[in-house]
Order: sequence, then structure tokens, then C-alpha cells
Amino acid sequence: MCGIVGILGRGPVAGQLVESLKRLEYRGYDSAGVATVEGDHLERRRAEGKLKNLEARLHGDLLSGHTGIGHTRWATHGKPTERNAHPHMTDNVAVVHNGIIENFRELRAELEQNGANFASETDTEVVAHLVESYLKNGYSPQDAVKTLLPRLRGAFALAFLFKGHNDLMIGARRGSPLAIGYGDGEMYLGSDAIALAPFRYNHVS
Ligand code: HGA
Repeated sequence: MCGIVGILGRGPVAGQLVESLKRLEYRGYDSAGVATVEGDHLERRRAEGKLKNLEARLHGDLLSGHTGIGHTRWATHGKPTERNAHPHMTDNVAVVHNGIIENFRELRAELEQNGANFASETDTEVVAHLVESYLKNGYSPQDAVKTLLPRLRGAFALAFLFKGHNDLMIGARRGSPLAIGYGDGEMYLGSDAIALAPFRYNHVS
């Protein structure tokens, strides 16, 4: 079972994201990653295997963004490699995903026909490319995600970041858990409230 965490914070969040993911380690995973909004662009670090490998990446190549998402992956579609690890990214979107997008083959074929280049073997990457296509058509991030959801079959939890939006994190779920926490000037997302336990927050769902 994979894990999702998201923090819309007041200081650099990469370290906190990894600490939260550690609380979900008991569920098992094969790779991990984090992405943050770094000024006007998105950045990610990913690693196969244990979170200590991701920590080593982050020590060598720091992220300083105040808004970020993190994921521990248990592969369902595609090998447990760094290339398939989440977050998945396009020019303007980063996404982490728990669950399965059942109709990803049709969606991928459609997106590839329209020129999208896929970098992974996962079902998840169609989500990033679909949202990217809506953004390129002028949708706001919120409307892009709203337009995405009816196109997906299956059970999922998703957390998104958007290039150029330092104060925005969008979460969506259908049939998979995703908790939201409101803190003091901070907000959190977690696939399990245990991930959010160290933070001072009010749990709402
Ligand atoms: N289908 C996605 C996420 C897998 C998952 O939720 N595992 O528990 C993938 O294979 O990356």
C-alpha cells in the first residue's frame, strides 16, 4: 500500500515530508519521492528502495520549497524503478497517486495521439498529462482537476502541485482515503491520519 503526504507550509517542507512518509513505512513500499514548488518551477527527487535512499538524494541536492507532496509507492503498474516512482510530472503539474486508474490504457493512447511523451510505465502518469492538457487549454488548476475526475475509472487518492502556484495544493479522492488537516498557517494532506500525527492540526476528513 502506498502513502501520500502533502504540506502547504511556512518553511522548507521536504524534510517534514520524508518524516511523515516514515510513519507510513509499516505499510510497505518499493520506492519514494517528493516534489516541491521552488519559486516559479517544480522540482522532485525520487529514489528506489528505502526512504534513506531518498534522504541521501535530498542531502546531496536540497529542496527549499514551502509547498510539497511526497509518496511511498508499492508498484501496481510498472516496475519498482526510480523512473516509475512518484511524483509524476509534466511541465506544469506534479502528482502523487494511490490506487489504480483502470482506464489508463485508453487515456494514454488518446494523450499520445495528441503528442504527449510518457516517461514511465505507470497508470498514474496519465493523470499528470490530462491535467496538463486542460491547463494548456486555459483551465485554472482547480477546473483542470474537476474536469479530470469524471474521466478516471477506479479508486484513487491524488495530490497535486502546480508550477507558479506556491500556495496551492489540490487533493482528490474516490474510494481511497485522503485526510485533510488544517494547522496554524499550514495545511496537510495524508493518505492516513497517522502520517499527519506529528503536526498540530485539526483533522477534518
Ligand atoms: N498504480 C500506481 C500506484 C500504486 C499504489 O497505489 N500502490 O498501493 C503505481 O503503480 O504507481
